[in-house]
Amino acid sequence: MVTEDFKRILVTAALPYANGPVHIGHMAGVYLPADIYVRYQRARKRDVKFVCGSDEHGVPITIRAMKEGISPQQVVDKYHTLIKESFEQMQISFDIYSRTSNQVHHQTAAAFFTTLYDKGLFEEKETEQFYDEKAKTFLADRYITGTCPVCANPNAYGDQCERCGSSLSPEQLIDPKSTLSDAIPVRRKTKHWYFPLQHYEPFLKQWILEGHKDWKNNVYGQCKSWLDNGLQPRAMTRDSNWGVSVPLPQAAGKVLYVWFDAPIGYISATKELTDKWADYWCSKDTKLVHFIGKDNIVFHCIIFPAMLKAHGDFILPDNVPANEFLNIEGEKVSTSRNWAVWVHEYLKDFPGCEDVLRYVLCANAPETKDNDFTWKDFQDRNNSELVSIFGNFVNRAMVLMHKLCNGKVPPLHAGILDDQDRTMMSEFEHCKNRVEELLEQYKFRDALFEIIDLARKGNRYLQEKEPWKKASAAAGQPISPENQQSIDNCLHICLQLTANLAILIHPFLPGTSRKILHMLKVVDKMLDWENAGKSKLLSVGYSLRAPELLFRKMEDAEIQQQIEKLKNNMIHPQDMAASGQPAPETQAPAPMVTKATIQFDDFAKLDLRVATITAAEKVEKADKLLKLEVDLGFEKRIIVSGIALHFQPADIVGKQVVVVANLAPRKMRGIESNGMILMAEDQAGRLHFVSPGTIIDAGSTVN
Ligand code: B3M
Ligand code: ZN
Repeated sequence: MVTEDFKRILVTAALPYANGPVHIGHMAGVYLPADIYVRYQRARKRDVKFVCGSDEHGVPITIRAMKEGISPQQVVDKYHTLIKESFEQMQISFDIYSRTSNQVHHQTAAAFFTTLYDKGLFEEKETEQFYDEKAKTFLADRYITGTCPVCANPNAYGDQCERCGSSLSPEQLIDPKSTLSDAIPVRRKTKHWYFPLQHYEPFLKQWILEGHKDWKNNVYGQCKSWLDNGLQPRAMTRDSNWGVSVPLPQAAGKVLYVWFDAPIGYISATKELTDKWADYWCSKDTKLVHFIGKDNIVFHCIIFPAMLKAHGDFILPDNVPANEFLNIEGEKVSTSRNWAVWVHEYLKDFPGCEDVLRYVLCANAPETKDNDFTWKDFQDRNNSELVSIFGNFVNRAMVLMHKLCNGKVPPLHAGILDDQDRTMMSEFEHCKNRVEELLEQYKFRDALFEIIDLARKGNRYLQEKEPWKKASAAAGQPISPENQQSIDNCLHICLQLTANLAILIHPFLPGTSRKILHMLKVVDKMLDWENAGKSKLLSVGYSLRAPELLFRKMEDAEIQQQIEKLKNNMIHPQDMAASGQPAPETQAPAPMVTKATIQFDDFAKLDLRVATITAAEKVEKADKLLKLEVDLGFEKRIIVSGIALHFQPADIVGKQVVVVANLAPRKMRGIESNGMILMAEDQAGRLHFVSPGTIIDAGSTVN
């Protein structure tokens, strides 16, 4: 719905886990767009609140504590402070940055659970889960590794194999191991409370698939895919002593599932912020907008709304503008491999340059697809857009005004205005309207480009008008009155444009906007959005300060240093395996999401061949493995494949398949496997061979 239809706006940004610092991917995907949106709405004088806080519960935190030999509280204290500071320095203007370990939150989350419990909504179920007897803890999916039954990767996780991308459940792993100790996990019975998501399917289908066709394609698509696949009951409690205790006498040692309590954190933070919190959460004339990354879509579009619906007192989000991921130098961000650009480190390395990062991240925001951050692009955008276009225009306008107009805003001589002048002035309003339109649609990059384009037009206008020529034509003589009038008009317009740029750029680059205000000697009030588009913001005769540069050039050396830092600090997978470090907990793999983009050269390294299966037999004592003999035309070889639960050996002899023929050999159960068979996995987890449509020569290449 359009913003005018609401009385107030509540904007939330995903609560970062307090188990590590924030990186620029978080910034680009969530906090920066949210901040731009909020600053814009504030400038429009709308009643808007912006809430966030640290997500301080869940397995990632307890595990981090165990590894570092400190308490979970110490972990969250450390990272909460660090994250909060990074946000402040990046000028992310939350109205409150809270934390889920706060008392208010514990009470709010527990009360929410009790409401659902009292309505009889939870199903109580006893199941068997993997338990580490040494570490004395149940193991969440990410903390069990084993051999992938599909591709035989020995380091697959309990929820996913990162090599072949298969989604797994812990029981499917061959030789499961705990990553917390060397204990072999055992199965243990445990009781939990399940939220019957499936009952909310009709409501969600109606609300999202019918009612929210306006959501971004990536968000709508993921929701549709989850809903088409059918929803399952989901456990909303965990065995742990860190988190919000389950408010039931029979639930000692159990806490709320972190994804149950974290989104309620938005409500708790609003409660802490204002006594009027209920206006924002319980009144239909509030527009609720959740800014998140794509891995959080299911939680914000399906699970949390179903919880809110079940509770009954709260409104649902009007929009969930989730972004895709930002890769770094062509590779997916990996916090465990330290392949990331950390915000607090950037701020240390580039003091005073937070707007540059805001600019580059917005210009490169992964709004519709995964995008790439490279240091070279950072440098280029800074040097050729911020410095050469935006900064250059403002600087030229200020310098020329001081030189040719005595440091004062020159008058506008209406009688001699020409088409160029009028066109330039009409661009102010045009730009304002476009930016508004785009921001309301969460198209931040395009909005930013409009503003840069306005500055570009300013440069062109100055270039065409050449006021300096009119001045130098006088060569020692006083400038003729006509020429002075023409100079006045040009610089009057350029200064009004500068004031417009300050207003328009403010949501994106608040520090830059402030610097312009300082030079123009005007107060914050000028930044009210209603002033944008006007060409009489600065009064004639008003004297202005000396210009200062808005941006500095980024040198090759400092960029090179960053590239090296990134590479040098990367932890290689071998080292990680050696240290037994688990990957950070991620959410259930989201449907419809591709892996990071690769270059053609990466793809070309694969040698894919058609092969015929000539023999197949079960591998002794490994109920998931088949030993296959395949004919590649030029040779026969043995491939061990984790497909025994899907195919009978006798049924597959003679089948043609596609194999990765140049995969390094790997031993499984004492048998050397030379290659890998490609498999397609359908939504139900069934495997299918990938084969040519018709029988062809074994050894044929697949490209
Ligand atoms: N802490 C996951 C994440 O940081 C989670 C978000 C909670 S939002 C309620 O990606
Ligand atoms: Zn695998």
